[in-house]
Amino acid sequence: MSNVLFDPLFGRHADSNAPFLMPDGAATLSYGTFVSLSARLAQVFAGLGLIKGDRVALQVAKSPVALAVYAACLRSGLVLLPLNTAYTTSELSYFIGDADPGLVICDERQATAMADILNGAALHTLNADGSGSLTDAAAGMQGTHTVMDCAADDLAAILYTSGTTGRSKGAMLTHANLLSNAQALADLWQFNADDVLLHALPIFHTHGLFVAVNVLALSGAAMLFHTGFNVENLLRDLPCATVLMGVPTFYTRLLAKPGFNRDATSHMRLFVSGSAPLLADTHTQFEDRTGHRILERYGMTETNMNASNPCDGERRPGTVGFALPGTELRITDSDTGAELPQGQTGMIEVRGPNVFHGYWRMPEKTAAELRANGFFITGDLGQIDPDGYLMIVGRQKDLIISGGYNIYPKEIEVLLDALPGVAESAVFGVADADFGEATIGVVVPEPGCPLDPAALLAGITPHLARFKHPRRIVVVDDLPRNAMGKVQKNILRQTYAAPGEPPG
Ligand code: MCA
Ligand code: AMP
Repeated sequence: MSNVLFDPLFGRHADSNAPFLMPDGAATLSYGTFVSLSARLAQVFAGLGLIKGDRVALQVAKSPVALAVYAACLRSGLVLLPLNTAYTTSELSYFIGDADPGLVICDERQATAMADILNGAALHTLNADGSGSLTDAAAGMQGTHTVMDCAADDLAAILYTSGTTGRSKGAMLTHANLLSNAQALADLWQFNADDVLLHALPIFHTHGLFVAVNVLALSGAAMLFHTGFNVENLLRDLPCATVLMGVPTFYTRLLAKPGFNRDATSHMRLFVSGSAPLLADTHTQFEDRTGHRILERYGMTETNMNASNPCDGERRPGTVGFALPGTELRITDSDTGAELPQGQTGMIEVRGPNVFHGYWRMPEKTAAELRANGFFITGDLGQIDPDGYLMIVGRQKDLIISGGYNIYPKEIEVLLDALPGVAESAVFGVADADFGEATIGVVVPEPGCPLDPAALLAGITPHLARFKHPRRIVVVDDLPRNAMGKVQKNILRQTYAAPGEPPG
């Protein structure tokens, strides 16, 4: 009788007074208080008739109660579906229709719009300040809830990742996927109960939810829990923290602050970066300024974390280090799938207990990306250097990563192409000092149809989360194509790379 993930993360701390969550400007929650809150929430879920395997969709601001919903799902055998707070109703409608949750939890300001797309699910509200119908219902519960037995292969969460073509895919993550990865990382990054993690990431992605929270809870450590990234608040709290996990934008924004120096970071033992490439230059500047070498790691929603630079050994800029213990990495020819000799560039494939169990209700997509021998085809291109460090040298998938958020050009191109007067479009990323990449769209009009970039932007924005909005739309006569007729995005990226006004 056990619950593979809940017991080691939270259950064993049920009677602990040790601090777990230290929210910005609010009272600290001990592990015991947090576990008891998860029990009350689990009672609310049971009262709604939710049973093991049912999905719970969560689109709310980051708060201690929102995190407790995650713990409540784990202890109940429910499957969490965390959703970016920036998603529009039209994006949400797809996720809810596809995942078919039994319960949707949203901010009360969204409740009316959400009611139209519930697809039969129950609805509860949870606001940024912790108020809402969910909290009210939990307050009336006893705090006693039997933890549901959950085996290694039981689902813990579904996280949607957009497809390069077609529909978004729900990556199914099991209890064992998440536990094995948390164990590997806690060990490798030498976490212990004295650590204090400065948590400023969103909790609807693998990075902020599983990497940060699972590793921390497994170690019995505490978290300074910021509702979002604010560089001033980060600087204020660094002297009380030992670890920061962030996307490269966190580090470039910290470096832009003159007060960010050795003194400000003297209490820290570890800075981790991931989700997007960390420029070697940022790594070097960071070391010059603080004396700390950022530890870069590599992961994906489908695989959790795959590779990491070492804690004790050399952290090599421009690389993501070695395969995690228990995880295998190989480089293959992306056309034939044959393994390539050491040193050659090819597709990065990953196998291990961290690799997901496939896409929700999409067996064909699963078969296309997850080989029968267990290797997952990442879509990232890499090379292993003579010392065994993995370098990510590019992406075969058509993907923009902006500030650590993934943006799939196809999703935007489909919307642009559907607008009146548009013959075709291409969306791509160009280098951006703050977000790493910024999104640009170029559009070709149908003959005799003058197009206004502002009107085009207005036509697509209601359907897209703000972070996906192109920063610029340019109307052009035609798109560059190769001999096969394929649009050459590399040429577009070069053409529009220069700062200032791009042509068109
Ligand atoms: C905010 N905006 C963005 C982004 N974030 N636009 C493009 N890309 C973004 N990432 C928009 C805002 O809506 C706003 O629009 C404008 O840009 C400026 O917002 P700003 O206040 O500067 O942004 P912020 O609130 O400070 O957010 C920037 C951020 C945030 C802190 C970098 O994007 C963030 O927390 N990123 C982390 C994402 C993450 O956790 N990724 C992990 C997923 P307006 O013009 O309306 O003002 S990947 C993962 O999990 C894998 C497994 C892995 O390996 O980790
Ligand atoms: P997601 O689909 O949100 O899980 O994003 C996963 C993708 O983020 C990977 O396939 C990589 O392209 C990218 N990524 C994650 N970590 C790194 C890193 N350290 N360096 C470069 N790219 C990364």
